[in-house]
Amino acid sequence: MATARESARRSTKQGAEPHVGIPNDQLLKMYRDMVLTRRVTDRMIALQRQGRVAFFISGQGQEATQVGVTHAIKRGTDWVFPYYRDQGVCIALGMTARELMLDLFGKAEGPCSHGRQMPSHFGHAALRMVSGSSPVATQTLHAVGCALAAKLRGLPEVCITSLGEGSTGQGDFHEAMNFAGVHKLPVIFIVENNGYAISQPQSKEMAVKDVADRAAGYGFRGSVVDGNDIMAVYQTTRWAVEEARRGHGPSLVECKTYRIVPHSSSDDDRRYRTRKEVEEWVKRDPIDRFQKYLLGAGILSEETDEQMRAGIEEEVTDAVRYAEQAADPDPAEALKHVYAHQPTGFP
Ligand SMILES: Cc1ncc(C[n+]2csc(CCOP(=O)(O)OP(=O)(O)O)c2C)c(N)n1
Ligand SMILES: [Mg+2]
Repeated sequence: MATARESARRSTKQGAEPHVGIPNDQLLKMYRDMVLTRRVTDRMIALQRQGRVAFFISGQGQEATQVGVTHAIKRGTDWVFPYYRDQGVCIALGMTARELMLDLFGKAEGPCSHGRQMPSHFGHAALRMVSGSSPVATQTLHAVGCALAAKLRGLPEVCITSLGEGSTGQGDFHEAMNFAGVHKLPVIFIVENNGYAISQPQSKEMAVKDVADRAAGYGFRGSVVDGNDIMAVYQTTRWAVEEARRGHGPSLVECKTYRIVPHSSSDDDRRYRTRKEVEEWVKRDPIDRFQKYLLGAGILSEETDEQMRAGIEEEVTDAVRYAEQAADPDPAEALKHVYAHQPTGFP
């Protein structure tokens, strides 16, 4: 498994820039996106515990994967088909804290579905992020269809789709992989391997150690990367995206990570994993790790960090206030976009 430090060592020897070629201002933006994601999701967990929203599902622990992948694409050109845990993808793509809170509260102004879907079915037309369905892995087929369209039209667009490792057992995923391989489509499958599908550990989900091995069965590249090392994730995804744009077909990138919180606000993870295991992973928190790296490299100072975090607190507080007071959707509009002609029997 390649880490960013190893890759950076290799690149430096070849005369490339340090920090895997990422300019300092972008490194700082990546860090800010991770911290903002964590603070937004912290607040979302609290809102659910306070009974102010019904349900929440968090990507905490997976921020390096989500932010690293999103920084590696061409935002505004490439298409994104995320999954329910991808708050970090949304933020790195350009969704604001307000927009994420509007989605959580199911408000009319929410960009994902204007209050029609459950929260966490992320979508944003202006950012080329396509909303998905609740059955896991269905978004992989949507991404493949979009990649086929890009190829047929000769457009330099790449499609990125993400899913959990448990969802790679679904038929949809294998159909998507097969079609992408046969037609050499510009699509990247990002597997956020957090070791569990709700209560089921990976050993009960599949008989292979690495999901990446599955790509060979469909005739394309599969890479394993340390999903808690943002620069390694960035570098591996960047390469996959460039290959896809050159017409060299799909890739699968497996990011090994961990969710440090329960599956959702309805889950009690004490029933299937030990506190010790969770604590070990908390010690490897991807945000602390990147913070240490940036401080050590002199890219971030303690003072800038504090100022940045204070700004984020204000942004998140403003987002909650704004979204909670925003208008609910109009029930009379519930069927808008569902039928071309309103069926009889509805008010
Ligand atoms: C087809 C289908 N089966 C079952 C579910 C219920 N379900 C929702 S999330 C989930 C676990 C998925 O695990 P994984 O793919 O590893 O993603 P993670 O939640 O760990 O990020 C399941 C079984 C569903 N949404 N769709
Ligand atoms: Mg999982």
